[in-house]
Amino acid sequence: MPFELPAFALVRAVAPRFDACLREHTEPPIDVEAARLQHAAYVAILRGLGIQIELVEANDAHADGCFVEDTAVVTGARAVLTIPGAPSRRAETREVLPVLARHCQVQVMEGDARLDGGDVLRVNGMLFVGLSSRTNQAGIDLLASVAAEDGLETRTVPLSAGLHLKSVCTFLDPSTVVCAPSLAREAMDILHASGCELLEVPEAPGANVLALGDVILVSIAAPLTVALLRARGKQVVLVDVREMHKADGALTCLSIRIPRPGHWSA
Ligand code: CIR
Repeated sequence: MPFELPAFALVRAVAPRFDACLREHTEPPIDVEAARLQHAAYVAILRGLGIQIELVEANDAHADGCFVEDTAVVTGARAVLTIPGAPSRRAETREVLPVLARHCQVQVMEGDARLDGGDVLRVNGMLFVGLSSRTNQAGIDLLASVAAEDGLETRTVPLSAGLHLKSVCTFLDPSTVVCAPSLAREAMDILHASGCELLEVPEAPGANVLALGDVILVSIAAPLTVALLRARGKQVVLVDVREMHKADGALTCLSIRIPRPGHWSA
């Protein structure tokens, strides 16, 4: 199945109390207005590439709502609405469901299953899913059963540190995954064994890139990664998501990409 620019991207506006988000470090302070501007610029880049935007309004009860990727995983014609691992984030899915259901057949996660979309890395016909502090095996099993109906194989990737699998590695192109120096050996072995080439990038924020067709979005906080990818002939677009980095977020977490039928998107 061909890899392509997504047809749609579901995004969620930055909440007025974005500064009350979950984060590992309480410093430096978050500038909510700057975050709003950065989010608007991100959405404008997606639009400029020809991606249609589905916007879910912000809800002040959901400080982390703009990290919408964690609430759903699109596997093809199907999608899974998750139960995010962090209790404070569970209600975020409610307002995502009706928008997602316009595009996909949605399976709603139930019971003890937990999963954050930031743990799900798709590479061609494979889903690699981080078994993390946010995602449990029941969540992975539920996702795997839906993904199998869309013809995908799922592999569990145990994570001992870091927030999500895609905090430390992301899809670059159909033969390459970029990864942070901190990616654990076991995770590397699993990716290698499934045929992925790993390209280590020199900066942690450079490990979360967003490949939209041939265009690679890279954080402005990772200039060495930008240079590395450009030297490899990649068409790189810099994006300022520094307020999102303060909230432990990056580029992929700000959208749910929905491919055209018969295609797939990162
Ligand atoms: C959280 O801790 O849940 C948010 N502050 C950050 C979520 C980032 N999501 C992602 O990378 N997919």
